Amino acid sequence: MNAPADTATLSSDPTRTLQALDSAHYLHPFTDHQALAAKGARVITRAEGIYIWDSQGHRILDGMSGLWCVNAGYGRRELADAAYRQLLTLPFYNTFFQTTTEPPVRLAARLSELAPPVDGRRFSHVFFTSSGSEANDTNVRLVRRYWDLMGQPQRKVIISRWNAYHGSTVAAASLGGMTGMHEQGDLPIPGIVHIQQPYYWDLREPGETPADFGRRAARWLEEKILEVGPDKVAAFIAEPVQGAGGVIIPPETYWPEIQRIVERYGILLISDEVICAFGRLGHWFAYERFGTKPDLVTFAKGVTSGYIPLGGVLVNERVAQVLAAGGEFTHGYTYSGHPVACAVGLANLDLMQREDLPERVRTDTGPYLAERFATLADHPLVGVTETCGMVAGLILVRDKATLARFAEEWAVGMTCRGHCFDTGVVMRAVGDRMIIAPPLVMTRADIDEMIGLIRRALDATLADLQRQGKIG
Ligand code: PXG
Repeated sequence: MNAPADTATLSSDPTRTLQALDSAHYLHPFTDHQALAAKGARVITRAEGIYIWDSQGHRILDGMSGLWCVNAGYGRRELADAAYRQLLTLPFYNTFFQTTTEPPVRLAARLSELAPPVDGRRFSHVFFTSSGSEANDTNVRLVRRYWDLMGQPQRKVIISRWNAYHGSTVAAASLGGMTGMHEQGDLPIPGIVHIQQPYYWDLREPGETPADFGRRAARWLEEKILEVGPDKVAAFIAEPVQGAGGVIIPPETYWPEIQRIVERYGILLISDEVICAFGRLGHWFAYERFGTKPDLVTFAKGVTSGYIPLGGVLVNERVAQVLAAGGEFTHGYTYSGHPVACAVGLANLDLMQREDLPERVRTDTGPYLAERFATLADHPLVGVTETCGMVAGLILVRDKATLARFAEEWAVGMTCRGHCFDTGVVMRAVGDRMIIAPPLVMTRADIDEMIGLIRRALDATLADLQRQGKIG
């Protein structure tokens, strides 16, 4: 980090002023501050529809919906109005100590109605938080409480997957499988273990089909349960499609086999749908897409289209009844059920229902994105393209025929990401995977524009790599 900015020497250029203050005072999430200070942060100043603008006036198509969250697109007046009205009526009151307020109650009822029952059992209850991380922390406590109340307090172990992202608090980062995060915090905490992710392109055996790989990858869960001891395992947590890990879409055989295994050993299934819910995969909830029967569903991001922080856990009645009968569950946050956040959540669900966004993704824009994204596969740098609803990923390769990958230290993904910004489209780089999760309000014409921009960015990346002699 730089020394504190001396206001007397700050430039008259507002961008430079903000960059100087930023580097002097602002600790960014997941950022190498020295590298950032050397070039200065890009300042984003406004947004409308599917575009963001920076302080230099560049318009950039936001292929990442902010951070996987602005499902309804930017500039939706009704969400701002809902917040404003609630701020004037009741900006805050807590739901501790036998009180309640209207927005969280209505939102809980609404979510309970939206979430399809599993085996005839509803997601009868909702616990609200302000983020996905807090929601997954809640899951750790909730699962342990559940098994205590069930008279099986020895069931403490939660199984997760490498490369999963479940948040950044101590418990959520432990649930996650990001080794870089574990290294910096003596994580995971005890009681959390990991299995491999279902990433076909990295973990397949020679000649193995995706279907066979999917079943084999699911059985890693069974092997881990047997290793830990079936009576000690409390739950399995997973993202239906791994998001931050690089849009890892499992083969269709994976989830049915996982479901069979969690049922066989009677362990709870936590579906972390912070990214995948609210239309992202063409359904209100992603467990509908994969036919799993979770006991707990983590949500955040898309519930308010990211306009205001809100997260939570949908609790199936099987678990909710046990908790309710068990007396006080000593857990909660000041902002659990924040009335303004929940009012925005309600307005966002109204909007998404009115525009039928999940259905549109399922039947129209999702299949169209799949078709158009797949056309990128003819690019010399692109080895594989994959899509699911409104998420997609491609692998940058050195050799298309053999799918030979680039050396990790070349960070080709980051190079490509830079060219995307310069071309006018936001993509996220995860190693050599370039991924998108665009706003669900995109039209077919928007998708065409986005694919055109991505192709231009790939061309610029190729030219760059050729110049550097990294590719023939
Ligand atoms: N679960 C999942 C599946 C997530 O994707 C969280 C939990 C945590 O949510 P909060 O609201 O506490 O951030 C997430 C968040 C990235 C990136 O770089 C992804 C997330 C957050 C920040 C960066 O792709 N996902």
